[in-house]
Amino acid sequence: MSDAFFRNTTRLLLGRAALALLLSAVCAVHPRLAAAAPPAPTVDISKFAFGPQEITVAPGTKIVWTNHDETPHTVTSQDKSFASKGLDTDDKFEHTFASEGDFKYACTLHPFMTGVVHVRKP
Ligand SMILES: [Cu+2]
Repeated sequence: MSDAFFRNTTRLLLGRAALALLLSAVCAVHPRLAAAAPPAPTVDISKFAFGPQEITVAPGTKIVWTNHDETPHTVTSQDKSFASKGLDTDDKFEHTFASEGDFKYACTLHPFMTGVVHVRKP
């Protein structure tokens, strides 16, 4: 009787230990998988300029713009395929480029601020 109780308790504890081990293994691997994804290319808006002014990416790439100026700016494509709202300091705008092409863009508030995204298959 107490032998069976001991065996059952041991089995239960081993089962729980195995589950806990499995969960911790999954948790340990998961952040590494997330970190392995390539970071989105970034364009900095600073001192009334886009940097880099020209960037080349593969189709399906997301680009993130960040306004570092104290002045609002926009990221507005010439062909109107993408357009940000007015970006305040530290605001971000992102756009994923699905197909190949040359996408010229500018800040609508300061039209001398221009940039271009080249989307090419690698
Ligand atoms: Cu601007």
